[in-house]
Amino acid sequence: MPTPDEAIHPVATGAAATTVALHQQPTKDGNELVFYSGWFCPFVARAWLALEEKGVPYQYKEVNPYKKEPEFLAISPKGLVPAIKYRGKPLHESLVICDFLEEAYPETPSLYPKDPYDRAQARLAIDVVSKSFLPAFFRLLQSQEVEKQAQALEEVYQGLRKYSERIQGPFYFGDQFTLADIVLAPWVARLHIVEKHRNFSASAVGPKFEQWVEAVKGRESVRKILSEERYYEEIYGRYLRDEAQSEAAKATRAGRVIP
Ligand SMILES: N[C@@H](CCC(=O)N[C@@H](CS)C(=O)NCC(=O)O)C(=O)O
Repeated sequence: MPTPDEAIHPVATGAAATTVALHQQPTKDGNELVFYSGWFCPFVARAWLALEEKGVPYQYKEVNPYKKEPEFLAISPKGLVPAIKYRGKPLHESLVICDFLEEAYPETPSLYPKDPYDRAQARLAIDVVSKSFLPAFFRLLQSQEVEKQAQALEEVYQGLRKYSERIQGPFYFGDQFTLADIVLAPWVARLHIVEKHRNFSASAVGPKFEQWVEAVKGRESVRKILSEERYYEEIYGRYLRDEAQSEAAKATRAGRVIP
């Protein structure tokens, strides 16, 4: 039986549609790279931002990951986007893909700061986003009782405040846009959902975070991969009513770690 999540607008719209149109052809440089994407997915957005920031040639393929089609399961074992095929070899997981791109294309702009200590700090920032912010964000979306929403909101703030401690401004490491930014940037375009429905306020996190949000919104790569607002709302409605059947939604409901 199809899950409600399968009902997604089938293609990217707005600025993202223009970006997709520029990446329809197979790459020609011998480093075949196919990007299996879902225009709506924040985890996809991380890998997409990495590709755009590095200027790596890629061929864009839209996948509906909720259909779990056998051809896609052969590329991504849990049937999750993003995934890539590099010279015919499959790879999945947004952060693994970003790190792979960093190493496979060393001649392109780096996604990490130069200093080893800063690189370690970037990894700690990524850890805070993965372990503190994200699980709380899903709980905030899916919680139906007011007290649980208030608790999740506090946890979202805690995660974002921890993340903000080391923001140099405008980006995490000053002028350089790194993986420390990319890992959280996709949720900037989704904060208005929790602002509207769950009392979230960026100012409650603090001024450094607010300035970072504005800088991220203005980043060209971020603007290039955004679809039209109304198509996201349909998807997030299912989370807000706790009807979503995605792997992340099911894990959140069951109190498990999100896959
Ligand atoms: N940990 C994964 C999460 C990817 C993920 O959850 N992708 C969602 C779309 S945003 C998906 O493919 N969902 C399909 C499903 O849940 O069945 C990553 O970072 O790549």
